[in-house]
Amino acid sequence: MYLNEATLLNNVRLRYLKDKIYTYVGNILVAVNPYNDIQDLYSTQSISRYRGKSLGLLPPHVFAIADKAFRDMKVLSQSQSMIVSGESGAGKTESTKYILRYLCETGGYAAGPIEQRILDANPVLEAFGNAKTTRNSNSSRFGKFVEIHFSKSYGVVGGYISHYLLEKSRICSQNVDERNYHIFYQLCSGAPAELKMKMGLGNPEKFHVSVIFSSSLTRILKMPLVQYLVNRGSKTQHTRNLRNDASDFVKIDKALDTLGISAGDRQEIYTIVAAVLHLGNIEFENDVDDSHGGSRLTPASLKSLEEASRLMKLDVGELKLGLAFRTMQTACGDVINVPLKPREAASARDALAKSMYSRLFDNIVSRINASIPFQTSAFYIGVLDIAGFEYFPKNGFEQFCINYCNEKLQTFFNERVLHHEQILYAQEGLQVPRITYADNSDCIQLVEDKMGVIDLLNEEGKLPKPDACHFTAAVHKNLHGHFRLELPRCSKLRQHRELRDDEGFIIRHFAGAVCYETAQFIEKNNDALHSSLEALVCEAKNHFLKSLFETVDQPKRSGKLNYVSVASKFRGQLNELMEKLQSTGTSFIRCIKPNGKMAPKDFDGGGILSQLQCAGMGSVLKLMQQGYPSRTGFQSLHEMYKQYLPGKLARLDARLFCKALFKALGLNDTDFKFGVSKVFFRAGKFAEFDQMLKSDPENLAALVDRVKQWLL
Ligand code: AOV
Ligand code: MG
Repeated sequence: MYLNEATLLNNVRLRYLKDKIYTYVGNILVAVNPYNDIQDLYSTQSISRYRGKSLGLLPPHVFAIADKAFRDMKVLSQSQSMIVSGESGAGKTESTKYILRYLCETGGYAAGPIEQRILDANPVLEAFGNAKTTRNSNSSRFGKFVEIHFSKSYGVVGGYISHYLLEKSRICSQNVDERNYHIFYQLCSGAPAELKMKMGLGNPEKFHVSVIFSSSLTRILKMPLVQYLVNRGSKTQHTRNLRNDASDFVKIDKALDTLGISAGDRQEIYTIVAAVLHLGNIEFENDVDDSHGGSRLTPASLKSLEEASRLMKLDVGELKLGLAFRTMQTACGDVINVPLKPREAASARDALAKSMYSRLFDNIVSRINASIPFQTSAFYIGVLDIAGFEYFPKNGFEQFCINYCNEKLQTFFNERVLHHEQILYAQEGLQVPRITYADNSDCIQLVEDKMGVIDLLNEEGKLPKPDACHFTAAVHKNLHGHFRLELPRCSKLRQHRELRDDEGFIIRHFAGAVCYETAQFIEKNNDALHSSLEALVCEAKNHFLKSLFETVDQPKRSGKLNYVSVASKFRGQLNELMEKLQSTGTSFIRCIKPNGKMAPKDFDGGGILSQLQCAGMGSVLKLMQQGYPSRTGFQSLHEMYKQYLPGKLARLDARLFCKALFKALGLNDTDFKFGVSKVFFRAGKFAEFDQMLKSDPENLAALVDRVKQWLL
């Protein structure tokens, strides 16, 4: 009756405590992560119960939304998309899995072969693209849009996965208590001995046991320190709760097999994973014999260099040279080798490892797509599982990209929800003037328009000596005065004032102001390997490795720095995605994380309220307030109140009953509107009406008289 943030929060809380994790706000599904299995919630029987039922007939459920999408596709002959959003650990990926399962089982009976492939893709994507973080022990470190394609007769005919922004920094280092991608641990602990031998991963006799082990995993494996898996400062085991890496390897290997990836091809994939680990163990020190301040390998790293070059099928000397030197072209066109300092060589090594792994991930997604048969499709239902708005004490390039994406989704959300309201009003024959809403298009323009932040970042990256401070200053200079942009030091928020103005910028997003630190922006925005490293991998005799580097857009190979902008690529992908979303019918699922402890039955009201706000629920409620937010069918209103009136009146036809009642109560004509099937109330007016009727029983007789008079 009272529709505002507080009542929404309270409603969600009361329901959550009763294990009713799903709540509708209009057609939007709010889903609170229960952090435990609720009995029968997702059983096959539950799927059958929801099949073909209109929204609202059964309790709110993610299956009901999936069914609505499926029915809308049929009835409206229009493809559909489902946008699942929320912060890390809120339950997006789990919800996505339930939706996919529902859709794959809806089309037919049990999942057919195509459906099964779509479902099988998930564990593989999770092995290579998920990791343990402090927020979620199975956190997806990439976004995805999974399309299930249907024929004219609504059978599943294919599937397609698009992926966005795999987090690359994790490949080389992780925050305390976090892990690298699952596959690294799965391979190390679950691969058969023979495979481990081949990968140089686990022949204990060959490795001496180092005393500086800080990773429990390397201790278990009796391997030397695996740098990319070492989490310095972590006190916890590197095994995740509820997951056994060794047995998961067997499952992943099987899933890859089911996807049609042969044993030989699987081995090629594992070889890249292992090569990345060996690369990570190559360390550099100052070369005392080099007057140019160059670097050389530490003696302990020689073995890792050999293993990496063996797996990459590269000459040991070439790899060493490729990492410790950079090929440059002089002004006269001569090619020279410039020695790198140890820190520079280490970052060249990391760049190579990141590039290899992320290209492997791209390759795996392409193979999954190729393995799902695809006939001509008539419609599709796409499910978007992408991180929601992020705001941490320190925010970098990753947050910048994800928040930019969320701004775009927010515009879309506003338009759709608003549009939906207007359509409903029109269908019900209500004359309601156009409703306005908070417009965030200026924020999107700030980021993506010509000479906006992305363009300025790209310009900087292409300079001979790109510099983060120079870039930041350019942002403030070129976009000075933009409503959405602020200098860190002008910020009212204390922590931002510690940043110099050329070290960051603040963007006022729809969900709140975020201060971005720009130190890593240029490096993280560049997807290209330095030309000398690229030349190196292209010479590798490992054809699979070589193919990973040949298939993507080849930057021109000159002595200059190659530049492939991550942000531009993402901007292109996002615009493509938005076009798809625009052309489909949409459902929204807002996932909510109930607490930071990953514990069941623990409702952190403050945190949840801010998530509801970030999910745009506040603006939806506001938007609804401008129109007629409370609505109910005549029939249900009749049911609700007939007990208060004498039987004779209660027997009236529902619509007439409502009219008579409102008239008798003297409701103001501007506070409600009668539609075709529903009555609509202005914000708060439904509650007043309810109060009037219930709190004044003595006047009931007078009321009945008034109704009779009106009817006469
Ligand atoms: P996310 O996708 O939103 O985070 P997940 O879907 O991975 O979050 O959910 C996190 C964990 O919460 C899961 O591993 C489950 O243990 C639990 N969980 C989520 N939904 C349910 C549910 N409906 N029933 C029972 N348990 C659930 V991230 O990928 O980190 O943004 O990048
Ligand atoms: Mg996820």
